[in-house]
Amino acid sequence: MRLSRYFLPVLKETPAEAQIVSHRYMLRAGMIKQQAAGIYSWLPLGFKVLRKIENIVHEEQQRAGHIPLLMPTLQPADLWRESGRYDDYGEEMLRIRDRHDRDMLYGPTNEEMVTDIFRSHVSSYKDLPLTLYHIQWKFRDEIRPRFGVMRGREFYMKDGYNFDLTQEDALHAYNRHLVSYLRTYERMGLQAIPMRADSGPIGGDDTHEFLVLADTGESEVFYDSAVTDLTFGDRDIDYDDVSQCQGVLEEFTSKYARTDETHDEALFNQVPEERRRVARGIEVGQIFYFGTKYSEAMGATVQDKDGNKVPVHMGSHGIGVSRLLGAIIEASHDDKGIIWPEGVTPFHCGIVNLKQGDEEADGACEALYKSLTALGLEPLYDDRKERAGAKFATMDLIGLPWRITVGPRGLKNGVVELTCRRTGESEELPPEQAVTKLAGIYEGHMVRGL
Ligand code: 5CA
Repeated sequence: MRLSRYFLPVLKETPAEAQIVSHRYMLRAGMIKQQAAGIYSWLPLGFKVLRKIENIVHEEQQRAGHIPLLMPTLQPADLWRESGRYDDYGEEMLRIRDRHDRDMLYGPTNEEMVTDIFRSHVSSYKDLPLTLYHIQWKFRDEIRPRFGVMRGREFYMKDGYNFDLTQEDALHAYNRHLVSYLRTYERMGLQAIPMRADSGPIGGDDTHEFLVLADTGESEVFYDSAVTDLTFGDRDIDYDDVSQCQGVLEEFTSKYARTDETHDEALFNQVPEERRRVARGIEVGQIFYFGTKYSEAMGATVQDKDGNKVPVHMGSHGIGVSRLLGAIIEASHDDKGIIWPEGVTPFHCGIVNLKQGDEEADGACEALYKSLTALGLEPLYDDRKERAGAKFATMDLIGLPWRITVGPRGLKNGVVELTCRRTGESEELPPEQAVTKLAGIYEGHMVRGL
């Protein structure tokens, strides 16, 4: 993309309403625009990152064997009357009436609808196990929408639902989700710690939240610092292998890590004092096992081997896709702007032409642009007639992990400069070598964007 033709409405001033750094940078970098409290337009740069995050979630869900579908944002109230949640959900639910006076709602989650799909089409244990998921806009009329996309009213969420014959099978689905989430967040450059949590309006006994540590997080968390040494890495997991998934769950959840809702001071005090941490975290996902709560209320049954009709065991599993943009920025920025991890960056590198209009500099930039694009990389070429300082400031703000700087002086010696946004380190090298180096860095991080 050439910056002169892109739509990147960068703001010079820091918007007064933004209280936390991710919100400030998303507004300043022209990623989002607020349209109403907690409701945003996703401008091209923000939309690009949203799609990359979404695609990582899709890839990891499908690697775990989960099946994508798409349910609508608007739902009939009658489904929620069946489960009893129409009244329970309270003011957070946005209720709408259509022209025929039918009660509708903008879905805050989809347990009822997916259960309805299941009961309409599945009747035998032979069709189990089954996990269906979608990534769709949700609406929760939050009393205090704030911090930009972090706590929106309209937000983008991945929600998945498992249907299993037995509790044991459903617990495997729970473990499988936990494992796939660990991999998902790591691919986004995040450490998200599974913490024992409270189930709230979803219901159920078993639930873990995934938290990214950040001072600006809304949840207070208590943990054994040993949990932060754990990394999932590039493990080759067989998601059908019950004991393997169970093993990963135990490894990642056996140390003390809880949100304030489930915090137990006496248990926490058993952690060696030097490892006890009290901090804040951003909740980027949650998994639930709730057994037959919805299947019994809504008649989602299957015939078992003996021909008996039994309600299926279910769980639901969410990832805050739009919130993740905020969480990633909170975890990865400096005073100049965002620092995108390679896995989610909107463009793979910036090309800064120090002397736009200089025949040699323009030619070298065009050649770099072509070779990077030919390798499947997406460069953002700043081809504007601007001062070098302004070009650098824009690149730093929007946070591309790598920048190639091209100027007549370097070109005389046959080199360009490759700079790492995170460390600030630069090296001079011939243009072809800069391209090869970037191709190597992004191998394994190629996520489709837009
Ligand atoms: N049905 C279950 C699992 S699919 C569910 O709704 N879980 S949830 O309530 O925990 O939401 C899943 C994730 O969505 C949360 O972990 C959080 O990351 C994100 N989320 C929830 N509310 C908001 C909000 N108001 N703004 C942005 N993200 C949110």
